Amino acid sequence: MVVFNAMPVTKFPKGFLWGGATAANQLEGAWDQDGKGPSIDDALPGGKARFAIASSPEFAWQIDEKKYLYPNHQGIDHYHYFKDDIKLFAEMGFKCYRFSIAWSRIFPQGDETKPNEAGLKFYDQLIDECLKYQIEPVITISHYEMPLNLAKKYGGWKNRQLIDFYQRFAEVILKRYSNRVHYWMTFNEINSAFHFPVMSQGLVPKTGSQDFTNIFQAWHNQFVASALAVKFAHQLDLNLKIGCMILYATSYPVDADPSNQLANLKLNQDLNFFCADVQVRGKYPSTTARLLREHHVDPQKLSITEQDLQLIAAYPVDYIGFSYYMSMVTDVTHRDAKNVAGNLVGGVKNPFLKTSDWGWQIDPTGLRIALNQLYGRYQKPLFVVENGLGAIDQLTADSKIHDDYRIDYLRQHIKAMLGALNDGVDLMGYTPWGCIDLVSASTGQMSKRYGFIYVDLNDQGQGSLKRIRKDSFYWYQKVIKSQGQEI
Ligand code: BGP
Repeated sequence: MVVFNAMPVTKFPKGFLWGGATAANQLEGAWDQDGKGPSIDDALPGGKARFAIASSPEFAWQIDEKKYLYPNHQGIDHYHYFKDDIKLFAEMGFKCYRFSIAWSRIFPQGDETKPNEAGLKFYDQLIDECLKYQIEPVITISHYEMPLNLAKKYGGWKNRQLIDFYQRFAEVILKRYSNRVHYWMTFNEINSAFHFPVMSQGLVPKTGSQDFTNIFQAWHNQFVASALAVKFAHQLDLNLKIGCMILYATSYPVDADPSNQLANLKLNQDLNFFCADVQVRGKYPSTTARLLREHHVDPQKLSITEQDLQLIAAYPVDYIGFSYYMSMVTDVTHRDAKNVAGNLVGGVKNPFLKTSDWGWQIDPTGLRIALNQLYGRYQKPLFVVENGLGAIDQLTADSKIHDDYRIDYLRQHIKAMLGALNDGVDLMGYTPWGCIDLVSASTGQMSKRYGFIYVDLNDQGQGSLKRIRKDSFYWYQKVIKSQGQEI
């Protein structure tokens, strides 16, 4: 009996979910239309002040959400342009489209019991428009957005009441759309609270030693909420696939010094694997006690019940969605401490890698390593639901964008995924981030662009909003058509 296939894999499998990804708060606009309430993001400005405000204790949600007309109030006005945008996705040959549902469109304050029908109708239309072109919708239930009221009044995810509010929200949308939507994710980049607890968990930021206790409690509440959503989805329809979504950044020790090796091992356990361990394996990993100790958390102060643990154990996720943009380097011995300015999650420069204009270290091989690490650990299907290059695009006089740098980045990463398929990894799909230009999460600006489609809008929110196909648009169209062979 021949059990193993000796032939190399040269193209992506039939049914592979090629597509693109976005998030409601970064492209929809229409921030107060048809009954939508203000979200956290609607209260954050664009530009340099964004992270400064989001991480200052004074912020404390006293901020006036009516103050910032741009960026999130307007986005790229996808709320009104969604038909044009999906038509362009279809032209590229998308098999799926990952987007999120704005919680504040469905439950404007977050704590009411009756959903906003106008908000639900918007997503009915969006989903139907995808299906018109046989594009499979992939929905992120919560993506860096929650009703501002839940942050202000309840303190965000650290409050257990959020479990009920999320459960209500998740059940309403699952019930409404599950006959048309088969792929779901419970929380975007759930582990990102290590870096930005404001966007990720709606927490009042940095308040000293209590910080990590709050972050951990918030995670626990999110794990329970995620399990409840999985439970409900499977009760509705066993064919629904509901996944987690983590921010993954492959990490290397700076050298063979065992201290750096150990530090890197721990960093992987904490940053990359901790949340996925809970959501995929259904239990807290054995490293949790160390994690708490190192962050000075008194376990007595956490509220975790036996029933919570049973829920988490009974309803693990079906697949692992993750974002991958860059790799990082662990250097606790600081012999070679050259920092990379602006790097999101790791400060030390890797001399073998180039960086993006924002200092993110570009590392396609790191994606192949990530896929192997995750599959080896969990043996569940993987889905690369974000990847891409944030860059400043130049519009030529004849209205073209020659973004060969973006094509090159994506080409290398697709080749790395093919490599991982040859390594035996089970990969469901690929949805590059910001398939149409949208507002950047970290800068709150338009000038950091990821799209195959250019949107005429500047950092002040001025422009015609015209959509223009970039060179990468035509390139990705060929990639999809040839199942990754013409690359
Ligand atoms: C991820 C988020 C996205 C997105 C992306 C790119 O962390 O899930 O929302 O924006 O990063 O980041 P940025 O927009 O900051 O370049």
